[in-house]
Amino acid sequence: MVDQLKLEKLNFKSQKREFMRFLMCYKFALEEMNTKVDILKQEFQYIHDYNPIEHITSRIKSPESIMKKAIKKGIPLNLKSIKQHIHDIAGLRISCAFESDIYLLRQMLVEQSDITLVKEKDYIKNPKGNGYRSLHMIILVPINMSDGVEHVLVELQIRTIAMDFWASLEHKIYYKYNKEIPERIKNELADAASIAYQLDQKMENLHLEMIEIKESDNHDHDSEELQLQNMRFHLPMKFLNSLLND
Ligand code: 0O2
Repeated sequence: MVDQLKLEKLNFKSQKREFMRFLMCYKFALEEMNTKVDILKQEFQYIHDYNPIEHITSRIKSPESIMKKAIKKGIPLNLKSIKQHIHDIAGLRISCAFESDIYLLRQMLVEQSDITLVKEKDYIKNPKGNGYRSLHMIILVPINMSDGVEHVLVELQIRTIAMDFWASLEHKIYYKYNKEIPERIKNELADAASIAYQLDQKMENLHLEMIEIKESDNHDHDSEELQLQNMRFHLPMKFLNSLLND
């Protein structure tokens, strides 16, 4: 009896370690993605002089939610099948100011040689019936572990601030009413989604106008100065010319 208990304890310990390693791969994949997005953000800021990314959040699904989803999907409760069938264990959500930035960012990410786009749902071009808009992607990210490369799935949701504002509230209401939202509130949410859409359109137009103004301004004010974050360098024109005429 004592031996049996000891054995169970040992078993639990090794299964816990295995599950921990399983979750760690998703954590590393998120860290990898956060770094990639941060690099793009800094480069974009430098080249275009504005920041396309307003906000990034990431999360790992809790063991309880993984289990609930596995049961709901009717898949076997083992790591291999969970890895294969549950695609949102690691989730990254990015909010952009403008709709066009969503697609710019998408392009910059899927063009990276180590990212594989597995699945994509464009709820911006094809909004859901309730008004939900967002770009969803499932991507595969390689992670270098001590015993080889693990390919890990990450769910990426990219949307504007207005889309995100709407989705967060709708999500709260959905669970508050236990997934049965009253008709009146459904209609109010649909109205709010349409206002959020109009706001996105207006902001996009203003943004395009600003880009045009900035471009004509830049032609007038090209200086011999280089700024890299908070560092400023003098850039001799002669040196720059020789670099570019190489
Ligand atoms: P939660 O509670 O946010 O985790 P999947 O079930 O993930 O295998 P599915 O349902 O085809 O596949 O994925 P989809 O449509 O890409 O949706 C994935 C996630 O997008 C959802 O996760 C939500 O977070 C979000 N989402 C999708 N539709 C809506 C919506 O109508 N309103 C809001 N607020 N969010 C939405 P979960 O796991 O369904 O839910």
